[in-house]
Amino acid sequence: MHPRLLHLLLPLAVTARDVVFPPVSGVQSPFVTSGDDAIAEFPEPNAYAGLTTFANSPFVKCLADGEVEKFDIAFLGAPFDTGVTARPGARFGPTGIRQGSRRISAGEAWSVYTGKNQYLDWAKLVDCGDAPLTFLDNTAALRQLDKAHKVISGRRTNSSTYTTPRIITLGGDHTTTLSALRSTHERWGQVSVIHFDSHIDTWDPKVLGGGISHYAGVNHGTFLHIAHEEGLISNSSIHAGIRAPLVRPKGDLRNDVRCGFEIVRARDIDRIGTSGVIEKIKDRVDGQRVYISVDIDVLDPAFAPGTGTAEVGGWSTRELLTILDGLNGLEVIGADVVEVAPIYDNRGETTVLAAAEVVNSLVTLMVDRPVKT
Ligand SMILES: *[C@@H]1O[C@H](CO)[C@@H](O)[C@H](O)[C@H]1NC(C)=O
Ligand SMILES: *[C@@H]1O[C@H](CO)[C@@H](O)[C@H](O)[C@H]1NC(C)=O
Ligand SMILES: [Mn+2]
Repeated sequence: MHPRLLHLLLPLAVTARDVVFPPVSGVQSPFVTSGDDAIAEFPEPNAYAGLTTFANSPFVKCLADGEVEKFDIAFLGAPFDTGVTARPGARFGPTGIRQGSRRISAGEAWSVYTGKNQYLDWAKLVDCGDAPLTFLDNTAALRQLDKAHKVISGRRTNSSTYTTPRIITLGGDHTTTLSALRSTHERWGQVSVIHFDSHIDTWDPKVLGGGISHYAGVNHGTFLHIAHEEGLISNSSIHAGIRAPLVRPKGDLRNDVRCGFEIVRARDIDRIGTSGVIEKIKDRVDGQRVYISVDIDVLDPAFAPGTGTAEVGGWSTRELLTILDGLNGLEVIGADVVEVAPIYDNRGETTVLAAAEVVNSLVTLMVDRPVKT
């Protein structure tokens, strides 16, 4: 810049300009107090301050050596998206979901539907940040994620009654659910999976990925097949929201049953409504502990464009939230929201807001029904 121009601008830059509101009709606004210090006090809580964690929960370095702060439910990011068969980008999902949750904070989270506040209940909720995963080797990354789950689920809880911390994973592509299920199996034994998705994800690795290599067979469309083969899930699991086409006319569905699943298709909701869907799910998993996995592509792309393998004709955000809240009472021992790829989201942040609200519902289910180890 020309030195003379700089000289002209300087006085503007150094003059602090306080905005002073004059009294209106003789009424002094209660927000404008006489001392400057009062105006400058930090409001508590503040949803937009500090670094971004899920729902402004405290950040705990859950993977550090030695003892860490105790917690009952942990949010864990899994920035992994090299197991996808369509558009990548879900490695930024954890960041996106946290961004979508900025306006959620403990002091202002009273539900108009239940009158309860899951953030000010018995459970201590913390955000563990993201698991450090290599982005160059899927096998190694999944091993790292297995370990992160193992360490975090082995931490001490704040509650003395419910002694195994539960984890809500922020994905990441759907392959990441495999690590979570390995961990829940170790802590809780076999569980029923309630799988919200437009895709069945039980594809035989020989079918999806073409059987090129063992490495290629472990991906976001085969992880439930692998979870079944590893004996992690029970034969009373269920998909909800399915609508994506199959690779084989009959074989995929036969294999799906073999893997332990029943199917609620997306359009079934037109006939049986949200309460019908809730009933089907509850009947299926009756008496079992459950893991809830939500692929955000269960929603119609109108409600969740920010995802890798979008399928039209899906559920609305309200329908999904009603169904999730309707699962109240089930023993949820782990959960995730996956396939959130913020780069395809819109400027209204439709997808990440929906994903954050889904996590919010999962938190409610977990807090409402504590589970003994
Ligand atoms: C942690 O446990 C203590 C002692 O039982 C309890 O007073 C406190 O409310 C718990 N903290 C949270 C955040 O729940
Ligand atoms: C699971 O149950 C279905 C029927 O619901 C049955 O066809 C299938 O063989 C069972 N699988 C296993 C592994 O028991
Ligand atoms: Mn999917």
